[in-house]
Amino acid sequence: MTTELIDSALLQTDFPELELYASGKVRDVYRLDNEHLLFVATDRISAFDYVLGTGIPHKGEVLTQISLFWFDFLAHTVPHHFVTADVNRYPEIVKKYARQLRGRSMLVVRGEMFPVECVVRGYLSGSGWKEYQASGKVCGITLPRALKESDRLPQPIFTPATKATTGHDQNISFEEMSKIVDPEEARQLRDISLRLYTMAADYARERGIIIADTKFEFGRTPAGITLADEVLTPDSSRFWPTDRYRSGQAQESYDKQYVRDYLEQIRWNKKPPAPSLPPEVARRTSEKYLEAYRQLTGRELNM
Ligand code: PZK
Repeated sequence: MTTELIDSALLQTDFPELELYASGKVRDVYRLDNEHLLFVATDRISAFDYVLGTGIPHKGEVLTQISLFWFDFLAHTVPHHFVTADVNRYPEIVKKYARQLRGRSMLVVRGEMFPVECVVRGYLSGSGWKEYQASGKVCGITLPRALKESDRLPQPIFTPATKATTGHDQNISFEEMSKIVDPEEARQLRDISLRLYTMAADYARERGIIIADTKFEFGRTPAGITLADEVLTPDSSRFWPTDRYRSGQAQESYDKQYVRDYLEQIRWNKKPPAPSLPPEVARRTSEKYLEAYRQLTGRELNM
């Protein structure tokens, strides 16, 4: 006889006693007390800018555990907001939600967030490739001539963006960033971001994953400039499998390719309502997230 374990995915969090502090396509942040927040990664997945009707089993755990891996890996470089992911150490009021929270949540220090996305690019893709084709520059940085799509850059570049409440983030130059945040802090954010990206991308490349670009968010806490949000996950970065990398073309996505292929195949018009995914597409995508965790950390996800 076989026991079939049905994988279930968490699409929504619901903690009625807590104040929802921020929520995004995938993550929900709740206030715990004045100094602490509860950061929860759901199993929601977005594609072509919309959250789909189907969750990806274990995706929230993978995003959280990858972030925790990097917080530890990068801890000597910059203070981070992570306090604990041990539900037994969470406040009593949320312990009853342990099943919703275990593996996918973290208790973090609240900070005053800098109103800029700190993007670092090591390769030319996405909006960077578009800007380069139009102007030869990305966020005001002149790049060598005749680069091809997905080319590795001579060195990583810092390409900040403003946070859009709706629609897409807007790329800005470092000078424009320096009008939004204190210029000295802007320099620090740039230097820290470039160091973090370089250390992480060097490590990941040896493990078979190209981190083409990534987005960091920082806050100000009692410890100073503090790394916040999720870090160097497939949702905040472009991960490409090293062994399939070809410059001169768009790269397949490490994690979302089955989803994108399916959505193209059914010829979704990319307007709401977003479709659901067949179980097989969700299952194979879940497997890709688990594989990313395994490949990066060399460990099996604790489930
Ligand atoms: C914070 N976001 C972005 C938006 C999310 C996350 N440590 C912190 N202190 C204060 N604020 C934030 C953090 C963090 N991390 C981050 N919004 C607020 C964001 C939507 C969903 F999960």
